[in-house]
Amino acid sequence: MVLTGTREEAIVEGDGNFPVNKGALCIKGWTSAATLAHSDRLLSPLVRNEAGDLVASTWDEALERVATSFLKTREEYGADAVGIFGGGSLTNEKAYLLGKFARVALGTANIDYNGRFCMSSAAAAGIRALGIDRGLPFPLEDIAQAEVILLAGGNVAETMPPIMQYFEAQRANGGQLIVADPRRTTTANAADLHLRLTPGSDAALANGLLHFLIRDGLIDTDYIRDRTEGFERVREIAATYWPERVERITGVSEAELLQAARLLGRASSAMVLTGRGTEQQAQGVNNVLSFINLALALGKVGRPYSGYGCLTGQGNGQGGREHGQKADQLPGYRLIADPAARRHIAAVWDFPEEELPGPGKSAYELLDSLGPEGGIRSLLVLGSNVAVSAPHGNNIRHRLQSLDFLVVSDFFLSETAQVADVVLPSAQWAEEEGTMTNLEGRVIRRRRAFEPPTGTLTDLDLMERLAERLDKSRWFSYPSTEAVFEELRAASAGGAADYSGITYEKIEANQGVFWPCPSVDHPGTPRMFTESFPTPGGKARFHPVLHRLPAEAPDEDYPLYLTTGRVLAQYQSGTQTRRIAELQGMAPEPMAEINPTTAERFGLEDGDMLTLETRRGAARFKALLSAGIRPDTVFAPFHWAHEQSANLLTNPALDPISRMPEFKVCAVRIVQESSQE
Ligand SMILES: Nc1nc2c(c(=O)[nH]1)N[C@H]1C(S)=C(S)[C@@H](COP(=O)(O)OP(=O)(O)OC[C@H]3O[C@@H](n4cnc5c(=O)[nH]c(N)nc54)[C@H](O)[C@@H]3O)O[C@H]1N2
Ligand SMILES: Nc1nc2c(c(=O)[nH]1)N[C@H]1C(S)=C(S)[C@@H](COP(=O)(O)OP(=O)(O)OC[C@H]3O[C@@H](n4cnc5c(=O)[nH]c(N)nc54)[C@H](O)[C@@H]3O)O[C@H]1N2
Ligand SMILES: [Mo]
Repeated sequence: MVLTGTREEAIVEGDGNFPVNKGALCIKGWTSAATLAHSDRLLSPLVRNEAGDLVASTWDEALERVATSFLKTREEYGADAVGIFGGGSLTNEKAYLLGKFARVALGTANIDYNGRFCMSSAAAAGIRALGIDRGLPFPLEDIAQAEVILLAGGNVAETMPPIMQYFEAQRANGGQLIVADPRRTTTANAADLHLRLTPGSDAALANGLLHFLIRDGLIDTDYIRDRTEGFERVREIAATYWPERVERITGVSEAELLQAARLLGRASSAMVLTGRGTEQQAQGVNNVLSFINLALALGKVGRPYSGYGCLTGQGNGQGGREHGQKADQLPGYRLIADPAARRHIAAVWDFPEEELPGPGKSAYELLDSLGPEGGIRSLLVLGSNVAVSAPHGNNIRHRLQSLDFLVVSDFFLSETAQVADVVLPSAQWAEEEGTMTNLEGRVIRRRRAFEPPTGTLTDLDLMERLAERLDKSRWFSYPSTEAVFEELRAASAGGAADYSGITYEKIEANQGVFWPCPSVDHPGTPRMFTESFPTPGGKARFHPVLHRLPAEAPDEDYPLYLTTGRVLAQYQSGTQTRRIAELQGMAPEPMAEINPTTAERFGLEDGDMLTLETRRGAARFKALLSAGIRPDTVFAPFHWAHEQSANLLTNPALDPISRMPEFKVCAVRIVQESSQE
C-alpha cells in the first residue's frame, strides 16, 4: 500500500500496479492508518511501581529493569529460565534478530512465536510430503486459471478479501470452487459446492474423496509412479473409507462427495488449498497430509495452475517462520539440532557453536511452563497478545501472573501488556524499514513513511540497546536495517529458505523476489516442483492417514461442537481493530453463530445473550442465528478479551508433530441467560 499525508492524517491507498492485491485493500487495510496517531498509542515506556501501577518511565530506567531482571533470572535459574514469545507480524529482519537475540544475547533455548498457532501444521506436512514449506508454491494469479479448486477450512472472503478477487476471476473463467467448512461462510456462499463437514472430520473427507477417485479411475497413475513414493499404503487405507462410512463421519452426503470427487478428478488443472479450519487441530498435520495425498493422486502438484497450497494468514506469516524465532529452528529454515546447521550459523554469527542452545519449548508448552512449576521465570513478548490468543485462557492468565518478570513490547497496552512489569512502546509498520515474505513466498519491502514518534523505538533498536546492557553489543550493532538483511542473506545461504540472492535493490526492481533465490543472478522461484521435489530422492511422499476423533468430542454434558475463527471487521486479538471506531461499529461484540433449530432447543432468539461453557471455562456472546451452520456446531470469533474471550473455552490439546493447539474443535454447552439480565 501507499501512505501519504501526515501521521495524524495519514492516507492509505492501494497500489494498482502491485501484482499481489492489484490495489485492493481490505477494510482493515483502509483503516490501518488510524492506529498510527491513535490516542491510546504508547509514547513512553511503563514500569510497575511499588503500589502495583504501571507508570511512565525513561527508556534507560525501563531497559535497566529488563536487563537486571533477565540477568537475575539467569543467575538463579539458568539461561533457559528466560523465555521469548515472538510473532508473525514482525519483519524478516526483526524475526531473524529476535531468534539471534534469544540464542546469543540470552543463551536461552526457549523462544517460540504465534505462528505455531497459525500455519505450523501445514508447514510440518509440507516438509514431510513435499520436502519444503512454502505456503503457496505458485503465485496467487495461478488461482484464477485453475479449473477446479478445493478450499478446505478457509474463509477467504472474510479473512483475505483482497485475495478473493482471484477466486472470483477463477469462477468468471468457468472454473469451479468447492469449499469444505462446517459453516456456510461468505466464501462457501460464493462456491459451486459446499461440503458442510463435521468439525474435525477433514481426514475422513479427504480419504473419502480419494476412495472415489481410485474407484472411478480418476487418479494419475503415471504421475504417481514417476514423481511420488508410498502410494500403495495410502490406496489400502482409502479403500476402507467407503462412502457410507465417510458420510457418517463427515455428515457430507454421498452424492456431494461424489460430485466433488468428479469435479476434481476430471479437471485438467486442480488445486487443493487449506486454511486454519483444517490445520488448527490436534490432527492438523495428518489432515493436511491427507489433502496433499489427494493433490498428489490427482497428479497435480508441480503442474500448471495446480497443486497444494496453504493460505498463510499473518502479514509476515511465511517469513516469520523461516528465520529462527521457532523453538527448533535456525535461520534459512534450518534445524537447530542439526550439527551442520549449527556450524554454519555459528560461523555467520562468529559465535562459539557449543554455546548455541538446542531446541526449546513450543508456543503453548512455553506458556504452560511459565512460573515456578514450569521453570520459565522471565518472559519477553514481542508481537503477540497471548492473554487473548492462546488456548485455555484461564491457564494462560494464571501462568502470566506467576512469572517473576514480564516485559511486553507493543504499540498499545494489549491485555498481555496490562499484566506486564515493563511495557516498551514500539514503532509501527509505517515507521520502520524491512522486508516481509507474503503467502506466495514473495519477499517484498516495507518502506518507512514516517519517523517513529518521540518516546518509541523500533524493535531492532530495542534489541540493540538491550544487548548493550547484557554485554553482547558485539553481536547486535548494525548501521541499518539493510545490514541486518545482509546478515540474514548469509545465514540463509544453502538452507531451505535461501535468501542469499535477494537484495533490497533486486526486490525494488522486480516488485518482490520469490525464494529460494540462491545467487544474485538467480531470478527467484515463483513456481516450485515443476521438475522434482526437494526430498532426498526427488519424489513427493504419500502419507497413510487415518481419521481420528478430536481430543474432546461432544458428549452428554457438553453436547455440541465449538469451533472458533474470525470475522471480517476484527483482526486477531483485537488490540488494533477494537480501537478503530469504524471497525467496532461493524463488529462491536462477539456473536456466537448457532443454527436456528439448535437455538430453539435452548429457547434462544437472535440477539439473546448466552454463556458458552466448556470443561476449561465460560465466556459470554450474543446469539447470531444462522441456518448456514451445522446444527451440532457453534462458531465463536476469538477477537475479544476477558469474559468475551473464546479462548477461555478452547482446548490446548496439541498436534504431536506441529504442536498446534486444537483451536477448531472442542465440546461445549450453551447456558441460557434470562432476558431480564
Ligand atoms: N478479518 C480478519 N482477517 C484475517 C485475520 C483476522 O483475525 N481477521 N487473521 C489473519 C490470520 S493470522 C490468519 S491465520 C488467517 C486465517 O484465515 P482462515 O483460515 O480463513 O480463518 P478462520 O476463520 O480461522 O478459519 C477458517 C474456517 O475454518 C472453518 N472451520 C472450523 N472448524 C473446521 C473444521 O474442523 N474443518 C474445516 N475444514 N473447517 C473448519 C471455520 O468455520 C472458518 O470459516 O486470516 C488472516 N486474516
Ligand atoms: N480460538 C482461537 N485462537 C486463535 C486462533 C483461532 O483461530 N481461534 N488463531 C491463532 C492464529 S492463526 C494467530 S496468528 C494468533 C494471533 O494472535 P496474536 O499472536 O495475539 O496476534 P495479534 O493480535 O496480531 O497480536 C500482535 C500484538 O503485537 C502487536 N504488534 C504488532 N506488530 C508488532 C510489531 O511489529 N512489534 C511489536 N512490538 N508489537 C507488534 C499488536 O499491537 C498486538 O498487540 O491467534 C491464534 N489464536
Ligand atoms: Mo494466523
